[in-house]
Amino acid sequence: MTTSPWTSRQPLDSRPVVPVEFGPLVARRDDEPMRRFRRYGLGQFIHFGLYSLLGGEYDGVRAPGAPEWIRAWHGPTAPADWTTIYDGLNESFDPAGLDARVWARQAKAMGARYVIFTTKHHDGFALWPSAHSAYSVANSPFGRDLVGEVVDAYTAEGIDVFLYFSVLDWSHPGYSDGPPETDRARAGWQEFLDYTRAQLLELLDRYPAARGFWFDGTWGRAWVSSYEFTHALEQELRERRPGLIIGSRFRNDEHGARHFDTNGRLLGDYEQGWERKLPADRAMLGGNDWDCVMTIGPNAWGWMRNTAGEYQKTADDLIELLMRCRSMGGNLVINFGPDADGRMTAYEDAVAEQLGAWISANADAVYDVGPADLDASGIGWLTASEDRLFLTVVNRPVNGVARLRLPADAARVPVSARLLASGRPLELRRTDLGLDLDDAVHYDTVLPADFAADRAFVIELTLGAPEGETVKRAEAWM
Ligand code: JFZ
Repeated sequence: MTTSPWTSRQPLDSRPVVPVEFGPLVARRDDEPMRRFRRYGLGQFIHFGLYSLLGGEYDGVRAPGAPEWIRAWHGPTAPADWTTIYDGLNESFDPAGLDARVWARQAKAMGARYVIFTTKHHDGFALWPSAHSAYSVANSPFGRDLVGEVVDAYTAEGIDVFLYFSVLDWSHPGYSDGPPETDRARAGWQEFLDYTRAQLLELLDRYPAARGFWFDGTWGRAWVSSYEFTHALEQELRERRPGLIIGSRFRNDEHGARHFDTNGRLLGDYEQGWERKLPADRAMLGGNDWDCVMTIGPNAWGWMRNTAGEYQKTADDLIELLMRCRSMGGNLVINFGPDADGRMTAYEDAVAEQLGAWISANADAVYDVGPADLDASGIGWLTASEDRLFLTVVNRPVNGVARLRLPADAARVPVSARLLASGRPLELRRTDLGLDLDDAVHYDTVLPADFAADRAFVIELTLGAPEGETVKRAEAWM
């Protein structure tokens, strides 16, 4: 089924190059939409759909697995005629408290610069009135175009919209996991492909403000074997909407290689495999753009009614994850699962507020920055702009000295330090430890004992030319 995103990628020179016809359509884009993507910093994911009415349980019985997968419930605890019950949920879909403008205002205050919204999850229920399916909001008491409301509300707040779309679709009779083997199944699969293409073009036409697609459910063997179709479709989507951003989870090459083609080249504009996981270091990314999508709970994307016993990431956890991603050039996308009424949970509200407060005080360290290529020695995470370094301190050194190690011949070095949030100046010292053969120099920022912090904080270091010459000491003879 799914492979982890990096297993298929080995150093390019470690094996012979294999002919690949259905590989990349684009490579290393550096146009304005992708530059914008790199500056996003923080994103919001929203999982909302029929599964949100249930919150992971039915009649007081909790389903195993992720709540947005509840339709796949089977085994002894599953209610009788379960899929029939689930598939009829459109008839009661009417989230009374849903106001996309409230979501968008909250996302804005949290500091999100893009949102990924589930237009259609695996159950196939379209949150827009699709002309190509009867299974949509149009056939629910809600009746409204939710995708349109989200696109409009977020766009009005200046937040870019990406459309999550699951290829895997349990509502379509022609969908199958395995490749079709009979004429009938082949005809059904072709209908499914036509339907998928029609829905995607429909989304592009209906929502011109959308910046990209976030594809999911593309691991089925029939989809994997449809590489000619998916290659042509990706090309068509890109032509239809110049600048459209598509991640690496849409398609595979003719050898079945997903995310990266058989020769290790990225399939899409950015690495889309960092789902609830992070790269260990920047080298692992090979220079690719990426983001990390993350749940607040352990592995629930849709709303969960009962989260007892499930660790919920705190604002501190998420701040650290955000800055870790930023230190490696990626964005962090935090998932929200509105409840059956269409409202964010109280926990999500609290986290959004705390994150917003931290990010607005430390925005310079978060948004228009890149990696610093320096080691923060476990103190925290480094980001860099043109003329500044930002050290987000998560582990405050016991001696009150935040030490950065730079190459001794660095052309630009820290020349002043201050706390980013308050502007309070900090003492900065250049420390030569005098270690023989050590071609490093240390810059020490002194953290005043009277400075109390109950969250991560950012030290801003302004860069400039090194002052004066290092004293050349007499060589010792051994
Ligand atoms: C998928 C969905 O099945 C899930 O419900 C949710 O929408 C999530 C964002 O995406 O789950 C996946 C898909 C791919 C991987 C892991 C979970 N993967 O490649 O590791």
